[in-house]
Amino acid sequence: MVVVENTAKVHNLVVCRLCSCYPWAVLGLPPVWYKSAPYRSRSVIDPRGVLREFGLELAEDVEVRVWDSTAELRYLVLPERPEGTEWMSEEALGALVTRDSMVGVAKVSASTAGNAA
Ligand SMILES: [Co+2]
Repeated sequence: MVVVENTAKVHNLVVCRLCSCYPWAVLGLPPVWYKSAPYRSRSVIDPRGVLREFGLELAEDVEVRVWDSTAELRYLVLPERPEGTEWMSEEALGALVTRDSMVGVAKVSASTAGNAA
């Protein structure tokens, strides 16, 4: 398992083009869209377009890296720490992390902090 880190300048997206390899040991069963043919093919060709459909618009200067999983090698995204969370404990930060953010189709938002507390 390889963990790839999102930063202010790099956004990572995980896909399995061939089938639907997924870090299920960590994330459980994959969502239906992850296994869908459009996600698997378009993530590689047009990652920004796919992310836009998930409601994630990335700035032009952000580099998008797409990681193609295989049976031997699975990827997991370490989401970028949201602004305004400097005061939060590791446990509280962990509660913000969603499945989608670890596949790379979403960012972690501090706005859910109230729910997590
Ligand atoms: Co696969």
